[in-house]
Amino acid sequence: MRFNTKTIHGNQKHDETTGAVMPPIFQTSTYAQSSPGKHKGYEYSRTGNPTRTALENALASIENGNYGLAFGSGLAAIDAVMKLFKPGDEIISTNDLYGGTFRLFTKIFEKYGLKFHFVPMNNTNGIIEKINKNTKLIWVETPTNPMLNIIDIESTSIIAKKHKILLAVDNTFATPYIQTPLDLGADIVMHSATKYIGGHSDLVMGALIVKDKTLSEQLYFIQNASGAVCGPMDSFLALRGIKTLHVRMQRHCENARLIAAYLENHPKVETVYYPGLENHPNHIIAKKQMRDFGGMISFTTKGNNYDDAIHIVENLKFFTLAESLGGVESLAGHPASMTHASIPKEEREKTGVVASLIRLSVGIEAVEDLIEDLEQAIG
Ligand code: P1T
Repeated sequence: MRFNTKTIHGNQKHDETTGAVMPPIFQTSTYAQSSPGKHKGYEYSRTGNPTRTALENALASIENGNYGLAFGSGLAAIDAVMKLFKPGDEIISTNDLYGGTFRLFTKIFEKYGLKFHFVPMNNTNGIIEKINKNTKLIWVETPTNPMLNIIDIESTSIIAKKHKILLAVDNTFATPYIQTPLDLGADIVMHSATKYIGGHSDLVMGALIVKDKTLSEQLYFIQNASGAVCGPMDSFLALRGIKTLHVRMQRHCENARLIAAYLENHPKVETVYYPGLENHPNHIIAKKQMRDFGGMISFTTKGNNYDDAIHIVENLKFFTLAESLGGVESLAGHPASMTHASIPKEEREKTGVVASLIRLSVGIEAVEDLIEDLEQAIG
């Protein structure tokens, strides 16, 4: 089955009791039992809910995995991965990543004895240097948020396998329309399903997808034992989002490509970060592992002036100034003061999150309107 069919049919079936074509929203916390322990497969909605099951199966299909798990947020999904480990275990992570992930690692899990190494992953040397007998996981976000660096998943997975370390990939920015990390050797794919999977900025959700049965059982145990599940209504919305993922992504990519080209030629723009540009430092890896280049663009303005950046984001009309990304509508953000404010300034600036950096989540509106909007705001 091809990807565009999987989004609509992959691991999805009509409701067996009524024939409902769309999965019913099982808005229930519990399920009747005929005798203690005798039930129809569901006993309590933290443990399992049929609408969530429908979503989890669809997630497994689109990521070419065998098992999907849905959580109450992207961070809740990452939190579940971290609970696979014990004090003293070490994790090597991308140094340029979503600020909330950095905060979860350093402010929560370091307290419980996990040790994190944040390294640039433009080449694998940085990773190899940090590997020791306690290393249990390599955490990769690619493209990275917000600098749009591309990390070679396949090369990283070869190192991980050699040292018997798990490899997890945050696939939020790319989505399985663009790349399927499990096919490239990753063990765990993670999503902030709040973004492109949901696609309409109307829910907060996370997901994990794996191939391995034992790993799925460990994660399922944590999902149930820690309890950060998503509700049936949000599961339904995310499943509906998946059905149009391919058409939305196609337009996100088309629009972003044109906007990146426009920004590149703008006299007031200093640097454009978009993996589809030939001058992007990781363009060759991007071409190798991605089927397209996505809808996210970051750029800086000449002079790296904070006020110029704020003037632009305040004056955009179709790009709403807001956190988040991946919805049908265009959004703009100022990472240094918004999504990445939880990363210390020196750390942040080392990765390129400077005062004039603006991040665009290019929506699926008419691209001409989006370019005119940028034109009037940048001036
Ligand atoms: O917000 P939540 O659903 O908990 O997902 C966290 C998360 C994880 N990984 C990546 C790559 C992300 O971008 C996010 C959330 N990011 C934003 C809210 C943002 O505006 O960048």
